[in-house]
Amino acid sequence: MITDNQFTLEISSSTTDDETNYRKDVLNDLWICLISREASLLGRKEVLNGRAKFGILGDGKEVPQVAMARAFRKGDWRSGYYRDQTFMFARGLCTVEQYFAQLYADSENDPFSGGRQMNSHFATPLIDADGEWLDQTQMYNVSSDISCTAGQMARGLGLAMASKKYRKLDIPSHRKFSDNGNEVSFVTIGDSSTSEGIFWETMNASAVMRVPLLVAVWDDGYGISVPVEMQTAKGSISKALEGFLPDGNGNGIMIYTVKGWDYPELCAVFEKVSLKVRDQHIPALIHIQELTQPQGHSTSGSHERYKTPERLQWEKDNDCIKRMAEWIVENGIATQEEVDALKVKAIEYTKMLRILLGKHIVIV
Ligand SMILES: Cc1ncc(C[n+]2csc(CCOP(=O)(O)OP(=O)(O)O)c2C)c(N)n1
Ligand SMILES: [Mg+2]
Repeated sequence: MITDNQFTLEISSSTTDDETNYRKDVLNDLWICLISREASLLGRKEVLNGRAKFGILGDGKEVPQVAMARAFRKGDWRSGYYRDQTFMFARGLCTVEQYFAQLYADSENDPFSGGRQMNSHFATPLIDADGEWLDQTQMYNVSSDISCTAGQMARGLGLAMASKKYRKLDIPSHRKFSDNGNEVSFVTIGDSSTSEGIFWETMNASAVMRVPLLVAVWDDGYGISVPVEMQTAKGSISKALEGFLPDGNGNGIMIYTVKGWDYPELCAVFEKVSLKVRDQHIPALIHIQELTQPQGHSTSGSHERYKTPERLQWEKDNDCIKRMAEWIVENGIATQEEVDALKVKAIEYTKMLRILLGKHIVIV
C-alpha cells in the first residue's frame, strides 16, 4: 500500500493547516501517480524480459484515478477494467508488491485471484475466513474484474440497483450491505468498449430505473489500434449520448466532460457528480478526454506501428502526470526541484522493489 508513511515531504510551517493539508493531499496524489507510472514502465520490461507472460498496464490514466479515489467512499463499489491500478493504489486496496505478484501469476502473493487472472484484475473479499459476510458498508468494495470488455457494465448496474432497493426496503438484517442506499456504483470503461451492446443497455436501464451508477469513460482515443472516430458516433461518447440528458423531472443521465490531465477539475467533477448520484439516485457519465497510452495498448503490441509521429508527440506533450506536475509548479504548490525530487524517489522506490521481488521470481 502506498501510504503517507512512505511519503515525507518538508512542508513549510508558514502555511495554514488548510493550505498544508491541501498541499499534502495534492503531492501525495502526484506521488501515487508517479509510483504507478514506474510500476507500468517496469511491468512492460518484466514481460519483454520474459519474467511475466503478458501485461496490460495503467499508464496514461493515472490522474483521473486519484481524483476518482478521492470521491470513492466506504460502502461504494467499483466495477471496472484493467486500467485501474492507480485507483487501487490510491484507495489503499493494492500494494505495488501485490500488483507485481499478479503480473508474475504468483499464486501465494496475488490476493485478487491467486495467480489465476491476468494482471490488473482486481477484487475485494465479501466474506471473512469463517465464511461470514464482511460489513460492506465499512469497506471500499471492488467486484472481481473480468477480461471481456464492457462486462463490468451489467455488474455495475446490478450493484447500483441493489442500493436503490436497500433505500426503498430498509431491511434491518441487511445493514452490512447498505447504508440506506447511500452507495455509488462506480464503473470504469474504455472509449472503444462503449461501442458494445451491454454498454448501451446498461445506460438505458440506469436511466429507466434511476439508480446510483457513475460511469467514468477513460478516453485515450483508441481501442487497441482503432481510433475513436472509427467506432463511436461523432467520435465522442458524450456527444453520442446527448439524447439521454435529464429532462425537467430528473429522468435521464447527467453527462460531464473533463480533460484527463486537469487534476483540479477532475477532483471537483468527481466530487460534485458522485454527491448528486449518491443523494438523488440519478445516474451519471463522466467522459474523461485526452488521455494517452504512453506504452501503447498492452505488452503484445507497439503503438508506433499505427499512431502518427504527430499523435505520438501529442501524447508526450499531454501526458496527464506531466501536466499535473506543471500545474503544481505554476500554482506554487511545490517547486520544480521538489517535483523532480519526487520523480527520482519514485524511480528509486520501484528499482528497490524490483530487487526485492527478484528474490521471489522463478525465471522459466
Ligand atoms: C468482449 C471483448 N471483445 C474484445 C476483446 C479484446 N480487447 C481487449 S482490450 C480491447 C480494446 C479496449 O479498448 P478501450 O475500451 O478503448 O480501452 P483501453 O484499452 O483503450 O483503455 C479489445 C478489443 C475483449 N477483451 N473482450
Ligand atoms: Mg481506449
